[in-house]
Amino acid sequence: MIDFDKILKEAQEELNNITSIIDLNTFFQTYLGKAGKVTELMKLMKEIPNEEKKNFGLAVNNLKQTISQNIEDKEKFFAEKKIQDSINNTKLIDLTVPTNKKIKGSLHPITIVQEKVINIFLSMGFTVEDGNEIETEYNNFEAVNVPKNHPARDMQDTFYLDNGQVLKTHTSAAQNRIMKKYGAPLKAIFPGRCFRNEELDASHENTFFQIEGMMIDKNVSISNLIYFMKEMLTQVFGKEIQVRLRPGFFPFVEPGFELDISCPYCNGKGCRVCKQGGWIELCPCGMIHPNVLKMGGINPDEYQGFAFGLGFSRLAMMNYDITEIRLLNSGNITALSQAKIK
Ligand code: FA5
Repeated sequence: MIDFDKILKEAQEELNNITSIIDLNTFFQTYLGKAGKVTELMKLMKEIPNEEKKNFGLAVNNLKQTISQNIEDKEKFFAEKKIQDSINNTKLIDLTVPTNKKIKGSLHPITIVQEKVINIFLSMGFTVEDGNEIETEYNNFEAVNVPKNHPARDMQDTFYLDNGQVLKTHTSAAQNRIMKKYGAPLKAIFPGRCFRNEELDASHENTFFQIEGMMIDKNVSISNLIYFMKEMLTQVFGKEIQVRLRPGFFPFVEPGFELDISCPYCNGKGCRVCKQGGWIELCPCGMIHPNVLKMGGINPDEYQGFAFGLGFSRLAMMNYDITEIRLLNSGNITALSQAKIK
């Protein structure tokens, strides 16, 4: 006598312990496959006496259908579990969380404007020279006609080092070395960082940039100075710039001037930047003093030259619409990258 209930109970217990789709396939083969337990029972049908055939048939069919249904349910369970697991394992993305974005660097406004000015002077036949940041007192002062105890030294409050050298207070400190290096004729610019023990405000830093320029040749005059400055500034600002000279005193030039430019923002009409005057003071300059030429090994009776010392930090500020000079040395990437190029 075959106990169908017992077979079903055992099958269902086995099924309950199944945790993978692979084991479920094995279970299917064990019961319903070609040589499965239920299939083998069905094969017995022909040996069953006729009067028992009906009951046997019903019981074995019932067993087959129940096990098939149970396998189908389990399959469905695995399929749903797979979906649920993948949902549970998916990390939720919060689009409002600030990202770990890398801040992209950019060239400093000083570097950009400096490259622009250098390229303009290169195209006009000037060479570009480097200057030291630590200089001898001789190069910084004596060689540009500012002897010891000269009152002009007070105009540049100087950082002295223990060894008697100085932090260069102006790019003019390289004039003597460059004259000795090249002799005359010569056309050179030398950009550089300068240091002064200054009271700080929106337009004064203790560390700032200048660009010095010198042209020495026979028959060089103030007209050459005006031409080169006008040409350079017109290219920097991308529009015609007017310049004017006012007398200014610097021991290393004679005559000396302050060069003003017509305000590039209001075209000379008067605005906040030029303090309504229409002109901006930009660049001290003049004809190189004969003493300075002599100390540089150049005969002043044969050669003349002009020199200028452009306040470069201020030019960069004008170009970028920066109203506070201290931002330039601040390392504040947000502020520096927001500087608007003109
Ligand atoms: C000089 O330094 C002269 N060597 C310039 C010169 C060269 C004159 C050749 C004649 C011939 P001055 O001290 O004025 O000059 O400085 C020149 C420019 O540097 C100023 O017009 C200004 O734009 C800039 N400058 C000076 N001090 C500071 C400072 N503390 N912060 C920012 N810019 C400054």
